[in-house]
Amino acid sequence: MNKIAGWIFLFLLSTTSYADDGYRLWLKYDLIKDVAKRDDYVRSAQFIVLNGNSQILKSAADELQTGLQGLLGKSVPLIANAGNRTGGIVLTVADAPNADAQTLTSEGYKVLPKQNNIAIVSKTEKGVLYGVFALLRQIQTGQLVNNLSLTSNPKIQYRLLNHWDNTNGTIERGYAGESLWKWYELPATVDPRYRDYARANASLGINGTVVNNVNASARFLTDEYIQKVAALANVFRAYGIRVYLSVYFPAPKTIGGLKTADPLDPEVRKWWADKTKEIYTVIPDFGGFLVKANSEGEPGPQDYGRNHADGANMLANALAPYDGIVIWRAFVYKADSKADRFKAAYEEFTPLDGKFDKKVIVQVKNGPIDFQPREPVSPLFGAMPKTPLAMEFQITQEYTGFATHLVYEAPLFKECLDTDTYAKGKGSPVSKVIDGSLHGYTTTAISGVANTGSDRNWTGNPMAQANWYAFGRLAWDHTLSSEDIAHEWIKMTLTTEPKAVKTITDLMLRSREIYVNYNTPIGLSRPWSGIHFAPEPWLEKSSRPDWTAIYYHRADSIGLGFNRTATGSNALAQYRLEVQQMWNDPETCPLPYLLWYHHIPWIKKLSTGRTLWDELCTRFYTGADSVGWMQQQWAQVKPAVDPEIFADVTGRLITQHKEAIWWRDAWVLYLQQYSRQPIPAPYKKPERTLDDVKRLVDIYQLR
Ligand code: BDP
Repeated sequence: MNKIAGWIFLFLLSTTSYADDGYRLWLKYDLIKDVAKRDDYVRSAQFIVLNGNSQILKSAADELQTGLQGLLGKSVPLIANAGNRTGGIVLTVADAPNADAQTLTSEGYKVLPKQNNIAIVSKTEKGVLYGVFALLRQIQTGQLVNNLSLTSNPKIQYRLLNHWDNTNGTIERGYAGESLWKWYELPATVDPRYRDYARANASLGINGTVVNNVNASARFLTDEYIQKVAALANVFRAYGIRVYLSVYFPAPKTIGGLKTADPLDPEVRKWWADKTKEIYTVIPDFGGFLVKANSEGEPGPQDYGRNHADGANMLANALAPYDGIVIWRAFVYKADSKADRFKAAYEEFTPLDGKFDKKVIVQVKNGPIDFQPREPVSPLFGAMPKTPLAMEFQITQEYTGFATHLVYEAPLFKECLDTDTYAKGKGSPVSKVIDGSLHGYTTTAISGVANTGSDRNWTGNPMAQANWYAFGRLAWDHTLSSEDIAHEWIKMTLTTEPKAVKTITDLMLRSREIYVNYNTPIGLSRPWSGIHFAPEPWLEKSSRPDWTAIYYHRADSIGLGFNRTATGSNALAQYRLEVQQMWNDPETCPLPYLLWYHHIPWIKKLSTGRTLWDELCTRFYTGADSVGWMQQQWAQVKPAVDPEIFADVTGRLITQHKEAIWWRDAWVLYLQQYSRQPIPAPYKKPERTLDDVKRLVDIYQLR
């Protein structure tokens, strides 16, 4: 009997079609249902010729075969030479004199028709790999490939993910499970998932990964961990991805046995040089070091009376014999209750402009404070003409609702990249600072703090995959629009049904503004305690004044907002004059930034015709209500989306709606104590009291 039941079970297992668990990300390669279109693609994909034999080229051919097999339901053979045959795909690494390669930079590619074949050409193997992914993307998104002619060069050289992962498997600000890296098993056991991680990144053109937390453990520099990291590097190399390490600045003391970590001390310098050599011996294509120093209690060169340039240049010196870089973070601020934390990075770094070694890039967070749902751009982007600056975006949703809130981040990234710094007059957007074109930097970089984890679908919320995708696409080409990126991602990941694509695109494009509205509208910022989840505007005690909420919003009986004009902290003076002029006057300062720079009376009429208080309430209420709209939109796409993913997102939106109302209530009930104004019609007074909301937060924090 048991045996029969077993057979029946096995039979059922073999006939059941499984729902999509999100593991395949945007590389699903499901069979194209439209037969006419499929036939068309099949005609162009009769065979693949691989002109070359390297590891990366093999990955490219392998991906092409896997992709075409899935999309066309046809196995496409690899052949040695096209001869007179036509209708195939020819992958070629072309040297410089080759006419096809002429307009390409080293990792760029062309996909073009050639002798009735599709040629994928690049000066490097990596470029060929990126070209393959571009061709597959073209097919996945339903575009024609006959006569296709694509030329694409990455605008930024180092396109990196930063993982904030620890040796014990936890992830700082991670919301999708544990670390992907199984440190305890490495280097002997190499999880096949590492390869899929590399494929996903390569499909976007991401070419480097910092595998550990910026709050770094010195353990990563021990022989034990270097071997583990090398095992990861061995997998990633075949996909053109180099590994980098975050380093603990005092490591020469903690693991090296030295008495100091002073960057000018000869023994310390030698220690780093030896350590770097040791790393390159096992990881010959090691990318370099990422450093958080003298920041949030992390030690650094200032502990020895030195400055950031001394520290960074010492590491650059250790890397001198190799093709590696130092990425030195500018996320610094001191615990000084009188200072405005907004100003700290500018004050510490601008005096060092031009003093960094050519191997050093200074990595700046998009905003001056810390990855808020909306920040103005960091003034540093307009103030370091002699130092290559890297952008640091946060993909993981530390301040944007963890894994329950659907927030599509491309509009946030674009808003920053498109902001004009006026560093060289009008037309000096942040994008041109970081891509090197404005100041002629030869080394350029962009980093995204990863949102990946061990969850089967990688990002917890399936919709958060779009943020990883959007970061990668913008790192390659910051001129792409948020909308185009959303279209691509949806078609590759969720559905190609046109109406559903449109509905999901609308939902995604509006999601960030909706979040800002119920979380930090009109330029409010940082209302959280340690876990950075639910707003706690009442928060007035912390180990540092600038970790409280009241420090930022400055609510009082007169009004709300942080005065950063000349009558306040004068942080605005850190921007170019033209930028100051845009934001200096509360009458003309755009509403999204108003409370970042001005303390505005509750009863002041804004450009919308409403008073500050009424405008705030309008934003909080419409923000929370709009999550209801998001739910309705999502409900409409049910027939077009995989049931498992549909149900998952539906559930998260229910939670998001509940939390949005809670967060709205937290803010309006708290602020009402100061504004002493009623909630304007047609909005209804919250059903709970401020104490109820505070209790809710307290309980949440207990988790
Ligand atoms: C903050 C995070 C903290 C990070 C820090 C950083 O809350 O966990 O260590 O940034 O970027 O946003 O160094």
